[in-house]
Parts: sequence; C-alpha cells; structure tokens
Amino acid sequence: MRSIVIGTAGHIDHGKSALVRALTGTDPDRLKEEQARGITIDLGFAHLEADGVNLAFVDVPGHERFVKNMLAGAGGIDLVMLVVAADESVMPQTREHFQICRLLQVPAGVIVLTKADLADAEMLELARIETRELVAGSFLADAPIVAVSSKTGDGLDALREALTSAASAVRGRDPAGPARLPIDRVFSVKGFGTVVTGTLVSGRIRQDDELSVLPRELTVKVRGLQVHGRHEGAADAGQRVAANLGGIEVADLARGDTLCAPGAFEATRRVDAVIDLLPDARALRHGARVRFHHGTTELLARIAVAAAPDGEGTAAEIAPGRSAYIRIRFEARAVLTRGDRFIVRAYSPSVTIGGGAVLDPHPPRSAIRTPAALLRYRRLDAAAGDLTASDSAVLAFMDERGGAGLPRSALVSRAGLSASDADATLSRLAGAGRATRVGDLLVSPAVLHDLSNRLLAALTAHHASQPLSEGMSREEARERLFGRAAPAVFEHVLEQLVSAGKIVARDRLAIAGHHVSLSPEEARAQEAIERLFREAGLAPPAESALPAAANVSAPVADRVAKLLVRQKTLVKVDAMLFHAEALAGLKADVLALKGKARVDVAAFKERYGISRKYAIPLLEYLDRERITRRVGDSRVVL
Ligand SMILES: Nc1nc2c(ncn2[C@@H]2O[C@H](COP(=O)(O)OP(=O)(O)OP(=O)(O)O)[C@@H](O)[C@H]2O)c(=O)[nH]1
Ligand SMILES: [Mg+2]
Repeated sequence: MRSIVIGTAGHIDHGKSALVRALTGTDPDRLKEEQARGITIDLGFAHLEADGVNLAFVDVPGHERFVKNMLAGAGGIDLVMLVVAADESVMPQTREHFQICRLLQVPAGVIVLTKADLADAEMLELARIETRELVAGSFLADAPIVAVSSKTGDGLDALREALTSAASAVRGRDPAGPARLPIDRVFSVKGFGTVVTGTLVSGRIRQDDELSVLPRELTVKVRGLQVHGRHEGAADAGQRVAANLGGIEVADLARGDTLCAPGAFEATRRVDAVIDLLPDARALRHGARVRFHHGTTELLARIAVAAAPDGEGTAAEIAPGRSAYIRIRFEARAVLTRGDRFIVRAYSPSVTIGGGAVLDPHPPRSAIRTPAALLRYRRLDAAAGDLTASDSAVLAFMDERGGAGLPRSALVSRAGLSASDADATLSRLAGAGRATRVGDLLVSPAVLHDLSNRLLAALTAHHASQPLSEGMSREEARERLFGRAAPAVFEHVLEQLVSAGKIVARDRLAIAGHHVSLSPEEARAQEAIERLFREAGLAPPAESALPAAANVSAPVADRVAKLLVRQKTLVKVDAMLFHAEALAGLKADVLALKGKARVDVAAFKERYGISRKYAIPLLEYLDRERITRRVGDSRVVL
C-alpha cells in the first residue's frame, strides 16, 4: 500500500491537533504536559487509511518556542496541511511554518481553514484571501482550501478527499536509494528494548539488517519493524517506521541521529551549499553563527559567504531575499549528502532566516571567494549545456580529484545518488567521453591526457640527458609525475602509451625506438671493462681500479659500469661486480657437486683459487640463489 506522510503546519492554537484527531481518531498530543496545558510541545503521530492509501500524520507544535520541534517533523513530509484558524486568519507562525515548508521544498499541500464553526462567512472569506496572498507564487498557490470544523465535523469528508487526491499526485520517495531514517523518537519497550521511530526518507530497511547510527558511528541490528502499528518484515521509503534495535541502549541514541545503510553516508564538519534568505530576514553576515536544521537534527554552525550566484554584490553579507553560495562549518559532525535541504535560523533570537540545499557534503579545504571558486559553485549548482546539475557536479568532483580519481562510492556518499543512479551516471559520462573509468575510479580525460604528455616529455628529456640509460625507472616516473595519482591511474597511462606504440615499458620506461647511444670513448670503455671482468672471472677488479685499467675518466668508467649492470652483463654481489658469465659458470660447477661433496670455505677458496675476500660474498650469493645452504661450518648443495 502507498504511504504518504502528511505534516501539519500553522500558528499556535489554530486547531492542528484537533484536526488530526478528528481525521484519525487518535489524539496526537501524547504528553501529560501537553494535555494539561492544551498545547502541543513535541511531535505527535497518528495515521489513517483512505482509498487504499496510508496517510501518516506528523502533528507539529505551533508555539514559537518549539519551532525546533516543528522542524524535526517537517523534514520528512510529503504533503503539508497548512492550518489557519478561520477566526484568527494568518499569524506569525502561519508565515514561518509556511516559509519553512517552502524552503524545504515540500512538494504539495492542502490549506485548511479550521474552526469554521466559530467564523461567519465574512471572516472565512477574509481568512481565505489572506491565506491565498501568503502562498501566492509558491508551491501552495493552487492548493485546495478546505473549511472544516473539528468540533462539528463539517468539511472533514471534503478534506479527506482533498488529501487523498493530493497524495496521489505526490511522487513517491526512492526505495532504491540508501536506507536513511532520521530518528525522531527513542524509547524503550518492555520486553523488546530500544525502539526508534522516524520517517524512512529513502531506501528500504529489513528485519535483521545491520545498520549504522551516524554521526555516532555505531552498528545496530534491526530486530523488528513496525509500520503504522503493524509488524512488517521490511519498510520502504516514505513510511513512518518504528524499529526495534539490538546492540544499543536507549541512552546511546537521541533525536537527530540517523539510522542508515553502512557506508552510504559519511559524517562531515563542513559543506558547501546554496542558501535563499527570506525577504523579511535580517541580512546574514559573513561568519555569522546560526542554527542549522536538517532531518531531525539541530546543529550550531558558522556561515562563510562565498558569493551570490550571479557574482553580484558583496560577500560581506547576504541581503534579505537574496541567494548566495556559502560554506557551512559545523560545531559537531553532521550527516548530510548532496541535495539535502536545510533550514537556517538566527542564533538569537531564534527565528527562521532562510534555507537551501547542500551542493557538496565533503568540499576540499579550498578558498571560496576566488573566481575559480565561484565557477566551481556554479558547476555544482546548475545544469550547464547538455549536462544536468547532477552530472555537472560529478564532473566537478572528478576534476578536483585530478589523478587521484573519484571513487565510485563517492557518487553515493558525496553526489547523493542511489547505487543504480550512480551506475547510470558512470556509463553515461564515460560513454560521452567526459570521464574515463579506471578500475573503480572516474578520472578526467584531460588529466589523463596531461599525465601522458608529461610522461612522454620526461622520458624524452631523460634520454637526452642520460643517453647511456635504457630509460627511466618506474619508481622515478611514478614519484616525479604521478605523486598524487592513484597507482591504477599510473598503470592505465602506461598501458595506453604502450598499446599506442609510444613507449616501451619493461623494467624501465623508454620512448619506443630508443637505443642506448655510446660515444666512441664510451664504446671503447665498454669493451675494455667487459673484457676485464670476463678475464678476471671470480676475482674481479675493484670499481676504483676501472678508470686506470680501461684508460678512461672516472665518470665515464662509472657510467659504463652502471650500463653494464643494467644490461645484466655485470652483476653486483655485495659491493663487488662480477661478470654474469663467471657467476653462471660458478653456479653450474657447484651444482655438479650435488650429492658428492660438501662445500666449505677452505675447499672453495682452493677450488677456485680465490681469497677469502671473494669467497665469502660468493658463498653467500650462492645461498641467496638457493644453490647451497649453510649447515654449520659448511654448505650442502641443493
Ligand atoms: N470550536 C472549535 N474549536 C476548535 C476547533 N479546532 C480546535 N479547536 C479548539 O482550539 C483549541 C486549540 O486546538 P489545538 O488543536 O490544540 O490547536 P493546535 O494548533 O494543535 O495548537 P498547538 O499545537 O499548540 O500549536 C482547543 O481548545 C480546541 O478544542 C474547531 O474546529 N472548532
Ligand atoms: Mg497541537
């Protein structure tokens, strides 16, 4: 069955709770204090089935001191019943609650003129006119206005009809999104333990699910679920849910916490957003401390004003009725994602001053008042050319990450997409050539292009300055050019360049077709040094003896020796160089002793006619090469 959550809104004493009771038979004022004082203090809940639709009501307090509680209720509603007492007409919290619903982008609603039995035709007409004036140009501009009396029951049938027809036009919430339930109540039920309630604003929760509680970073298990008082195996987005949680005490939870799918959200201290200031609010100063309301949470925060979306005006403050790009810094951790709507109230006196939407829940620590920052805000905020605002934002996040790439998971936790939308977005952007998929990362094609070009240039320069080198080592290339890039991005660039035939990537990286080029002097030295080592066999010369022996300068001897090592003609054993053929011959000779004799240092020295200086490193070399193994003072051949 379809479920719709309907919130009340309106001034104190205008008959919101009486209306909910008249519609559902349930008194939403459940607290003793509420009943004693005849006012609503905290949220109340009731429900009704009409025309095959489940209508869940969230009744809010009208008192100006409890707007905070009203906000905790308004966060998850699909429809608003804007309640105006016919005998009093529009009052301050009628306006404030209406503005809150408008700023939260509640999609639709019904206007109810209550206490019709106390008003004559003229008063009713006046209330009707004033209410129409209030909502002109807003989402409620064409909403039906129904006059009712909760006392006599007049108009209730018409209201039920208006509600079910408005409900049928409401687009359902996304059950494919990540599970997310801002907690509005926590209590314990005898025999069950901890129970939380709230509106499941997206996704699905099943019995036995393991969920996270953010920002506390706790893990809980769903022991049981109730939807509208009935036990269910699962609850879907748009339903009011009571969840019995295992693994947690009542004292460890509070209103404002979020029950959600593990990994889907990351708590944050700082977000970028766009805000609309109410026309009758005071100007909002740069750096102002405010109360930030979102879901069922209230957080203290400071607002840094970046710029107006059109770039006009000063960033020192936001004028009433204007919008602005801002960075919000929270005094505690917030659970937010892109697209989340929020309300901002002045710190003192606490009145609603505006509201807006989160553009980036995890912005980098970058300047926000530069031309580049304004451009970035615009990319995050608005559709551009044939790009939707969401795609444009994903590309902005990707560009910002450079070679590190944007992990696929960020499309959910940062771009606010459902898993299926994230996949569709990836394919769409990659298909259009706007993004490149490298494993699990999304990388800017321009960044990849730039990395390729820089690698080619660096290899060319390397060949020019070190003609004796076969190429740049992978480690050097990675560190110098790909320092902040993901390892997968480095490999991707190499693969692309190799398959395009532009480079050769073996132990070292070289431009395709590169050959080591020796000067005549170096060529002579190479020949001389090689011969020297070949003839010396297992008793080679020290490196310091090479310049004199080959009759070249020390730098040339050094370069050539290194080249011979890279070419594996010479092999380094500890601090000494040996000819590879000498070592190969030694290995074969020692292997031939297998099963016949053990090898000890003295015999080894004698067999090859070498001193201890060579014998010890060579024996250890044989151990490392697994030709021999040391047993006590001698060695066995393996
Ligand atoms: N005559 C008459 N009285 C009504 C009607 N609706 C509500 N009342 C009375 O108006 C008073 C306030 O009603 P509530 O329903 O508590 O008002 P509310 O809007 O919920 O008030 P808060 O929750 O405190 O903001 C109560 O004494 C109700 O009995 C109505 O249709 N006719
Ligand atoms: Mg009430």
